[in-house]
Amino acid sequence: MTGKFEALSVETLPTRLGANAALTERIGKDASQWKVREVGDGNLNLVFIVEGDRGAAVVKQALPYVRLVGDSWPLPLKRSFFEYHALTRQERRAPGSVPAIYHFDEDQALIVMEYLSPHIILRRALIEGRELPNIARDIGLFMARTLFRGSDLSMVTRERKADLALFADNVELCDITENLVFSDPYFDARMNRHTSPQLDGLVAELRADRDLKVEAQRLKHLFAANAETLLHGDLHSGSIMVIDTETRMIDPEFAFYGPIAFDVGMLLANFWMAFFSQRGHEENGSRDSMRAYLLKVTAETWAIFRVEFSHLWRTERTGMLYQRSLFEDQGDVLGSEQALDHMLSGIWTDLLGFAGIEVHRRILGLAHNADFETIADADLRASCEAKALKFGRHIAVNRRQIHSIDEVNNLAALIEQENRI
Ligand code: SR1
Ligand code: MG
Repeated sequence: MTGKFEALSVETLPTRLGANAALTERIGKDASQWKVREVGDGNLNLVFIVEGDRGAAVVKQALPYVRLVGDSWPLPLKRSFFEYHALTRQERRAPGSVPAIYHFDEDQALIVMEYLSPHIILRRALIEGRELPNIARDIGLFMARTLFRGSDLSMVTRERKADLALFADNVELCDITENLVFSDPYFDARMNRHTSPQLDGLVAELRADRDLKVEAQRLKHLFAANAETLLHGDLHSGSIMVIDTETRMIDPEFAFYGPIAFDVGMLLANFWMAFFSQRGHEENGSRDSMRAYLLKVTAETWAIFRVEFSHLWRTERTGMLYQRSLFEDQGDVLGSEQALDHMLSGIWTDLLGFAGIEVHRRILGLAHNADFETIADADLRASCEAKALKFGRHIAVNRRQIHSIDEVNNLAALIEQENRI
């Protein structure tokens, strides 16, 4: 199926893709028997599950506009190209961590991929109070492997520069992040919304906070100017699918070259938001255990990331940065360890900043998350959100003075306890 782009529908998909070998092999040859459902609940794309007598597959198609807003906000189809290329790199660098890709059609901006079942979106699992045993390990490894192996610590620099040029064209999706994450939350941008009137006072206070605004812009500068590695670019709990025994990362359409700390910070922010939202989901019983679990997951994710990143540093540092010829080959292992320490502590400081502003944008900006949005009682929702906002501000503004994840988690626990009866 090539030619001019045309959005698929449940009705047209079997006819239009009925001859596609990637689908017929997996689903069955008789397309008239396929069952098609559209299940996309993200902000941007169409997602179809196609089932037949032989099996199932997912067909994801980009739309020429932002689905959340409508055709008044055009968005190029080429994001599908970046998603496809990011997925192939992630599979190479962290095998088994993303869905298998069966087919890519650039003209139709569609990717045919593995149907993950019975996986569910991690965010939904955390809202339901499910304590998944392996997510810290799986996500920590994914981040360390993709972020290390996509950088000049590992890649042949000519190849990395070519890749950097390829992904540099993902301008419009970067633009979304640059505005929606780093700027819009800090002034009364047109598409912003928040729980009102409950949060009005706090929102005004945050927008008048000069230190916070300056910090957000320093982080934006880092995001835009530090092309360190190929990022997933939108690594939140809605971009991860889980069952107890498996974790897969999906949706890297925001992929581009940026700072290592961005993916890690976004991800941890989503665990901290899940933590602050739990009080809004206690209708069927206390979530004390879930809160403790979520803080443990943040600590373990960061620990696994550090251990794996350090392991790769010691065993796979083949790129042009911190060459072995300057360190190990001179008998200077300590020098290499000192450089590693320096790098990890820089990632730590920056990830706290990215985490803090990710929390803010999900409460003050356009794209909210279901952790808070599904709390029907507006007063209760606002009280959870207010705590998260306060936490986000603290870690973003004071990130250079915070030295351990325990310190951050103690702060989260302390803020969570405030004004509780
Ligand atoms: C207009 S897109 C809003 C958000 O949805 C995506 O998942 C990204 O997080 C983006 O910032
Ligand atoms: Mg997405």
